[in-house]
Amino acid sequence: PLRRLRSARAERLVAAATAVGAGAVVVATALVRDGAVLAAQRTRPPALAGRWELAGGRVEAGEAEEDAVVRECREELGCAVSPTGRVGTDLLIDAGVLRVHAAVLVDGSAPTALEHAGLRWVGPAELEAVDWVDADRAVLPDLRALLGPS
Ligand code: DCM
Repeated sequence: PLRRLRSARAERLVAAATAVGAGAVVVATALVRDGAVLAAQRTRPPALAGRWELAGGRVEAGEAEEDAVVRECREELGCAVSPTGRVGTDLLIDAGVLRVHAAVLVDGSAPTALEHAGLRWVGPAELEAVDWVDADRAVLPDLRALLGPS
């Protein structure tokens, strides 16, 4: 039936787009501790090096977003986190769509800059002054709401 054909074709198009690197889902982690959120300083690409982001990365095929958050934090920050829910709305970025998830550290775990130039805990009063990458800057109102008053 036509509906089924269209859907199979749509699935192939999505697969093709994913194969060329378009339309990826990227998760970013708003890791919160003691009323502050973790900012991580990028080392690449040159255009983004030195600017700050919420740690994260591409969701793999068949992977749940929450699992990608846990995996990326383990890989990039060497720490165990527990996701606590979405923050803000979907953000369009060059790589596809960026979805921010809040998370907390699992007891006894602490982040380390394994793939970043540095890390800093940012309280609500300092959020605006950080040189965030553009996509992450768009989440600041939601981060402020997440952290509460300074
Ligand atoms: N990205 C972003 N904000 C983040 C994390 C990632 O805008 N907090 C973007 C940068 C890249 C893409 O997502 O274009 C993939 O991220 P990475 O290069 O870290 O794998």
